[in-house]
Amino acid sequence: MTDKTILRALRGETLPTPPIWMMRQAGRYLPEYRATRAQAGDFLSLCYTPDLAAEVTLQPIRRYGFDAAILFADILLLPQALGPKLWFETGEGPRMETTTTMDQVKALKPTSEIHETLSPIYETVRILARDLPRETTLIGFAGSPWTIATYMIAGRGSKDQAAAHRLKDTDRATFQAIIDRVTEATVEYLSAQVQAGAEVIKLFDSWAGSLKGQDFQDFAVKPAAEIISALKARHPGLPIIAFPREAGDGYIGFARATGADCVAIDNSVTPEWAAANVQKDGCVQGNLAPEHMVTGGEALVRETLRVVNAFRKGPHIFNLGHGITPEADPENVTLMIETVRNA
Ligand code: 1CP
Repeated sequence: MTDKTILRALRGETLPTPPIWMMRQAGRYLPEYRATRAQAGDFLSLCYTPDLAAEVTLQPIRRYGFDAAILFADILLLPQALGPKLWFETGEGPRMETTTTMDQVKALKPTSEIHETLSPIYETVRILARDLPRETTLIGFAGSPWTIATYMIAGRGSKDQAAAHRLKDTDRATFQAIIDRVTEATVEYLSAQVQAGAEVIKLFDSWAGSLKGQDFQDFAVKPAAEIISALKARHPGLPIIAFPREAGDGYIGFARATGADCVAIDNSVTPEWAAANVQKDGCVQGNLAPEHMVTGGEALVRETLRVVNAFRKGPHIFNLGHGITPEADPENVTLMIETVRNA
C-alpha cells in the first residue's frame, strides 16, 4: 500500500487536505518552460525529446511541490502515430491532415505500429518514474476518442466541433470507424505508458460538452467505458480520472457508467453542485476557474477556499477547471497552493 495522497484520494479516502496538481502545470506561464521549449526549438520536438520533456514535467514539481506530475506530451501525438501529419501553427494551434472518408480510415496505420512514433513518450515516462520525488504521483494521459476525432476530422481545433458533428450525422459508418480505431489505439498507448511507469491515467474529453443526449452516451460514455475496462483488465487496480469537460448534467453518474475512479469537473458548474451530484459517487477533481491564476488577490483566496470547503466531506483532488493559461502569474499559483494547504 502506498501513502501517495493522490492514490489515497482515488481509492475513495477523504483527506484533511486535498492533494493538488494543475492542468497544464508545465507551460508557457513558467519562464523555465519557455527556456527549455526554446532549447527544443518547437513544441513537437519538445514532446519527442525525452530528456527535455521530462525536464519540463519536473519544473513545476521543483518550483511548487505539486502532489502529481503529468507527463509532458499532447493528446494529438496518438492520431499522428496513426499516420496523419501534425504540425503547430505559431500563435494559432494544432493543424492535422484530415480523415473524413472510409478510404482514409482504412489507410491509417495498424495499431501495432503506433509505438514506432510514440516510443520517445514511453522513454519520458521511464525517466520520470526514476527521477520524481517518492511522494509525487505520475499521471499519464490521452485524449478521449470524441475529442481526438474532432481534430482528425476538422484538421484543427474549433469552437463548436461542427465538422465532426456533420460527419457523425451524415456518414455514421465512417465516423464510427474513426472512433473505433482511436479507441483501440488509445488502449495500447495508455497501456504502454502504464508499463513504463505511469501510476494514474487521465482521459481528456475536452469537447464532450458539445455531445448531447444519445450522442453523449454513444461517443463520450461508451468509448471511455471501453478504454477503462480494457485498461483495468490488463492493469488491475489502475486508477483512472475521466474529464468529460462541460458535460453539465452528463457528469452525474459518469464515474459509474464508465468505471472511472474520479471525475474531473470544469468550472462551468459550481463546486457545491458537483459535491452534491458527482462527489456522492466517489472522488472528484477540480474546479477553480483558471482565470484566478491571472487575476489573483482576494478573489483567488476566496474561490480557492470555496472549492476546498465544498468538497471537504468526500474524496477530492484540488485542480483548476481547465488548463492554466500563458498569461498566468506564477506567484498566484503559490498563493493558491498555500491557501489549499492552510485551509
Ligand atoms: O508550448 C506551446 O506553445 C504549446 C502549448 C501546449 C502545451 C503546453 C500544447 C499545444 N500542448 C501542451 C501540453 C499538453 N497538452 C499537456 C501536458 C501536460 C500538462 O502540463 O498538463 C496536456 C495534458 C495536453 C492535453 C491537450 N492538448 C488537450 C486536452 C486538455 C485541454 O486543454 O482541454 C487538448 C485539447 C490539446 C490540444 C492542444 N495542444 C496544444 C494546444 C494549444 C491545444 C488546444 C488546441 C485547441 O484550442 O483546440
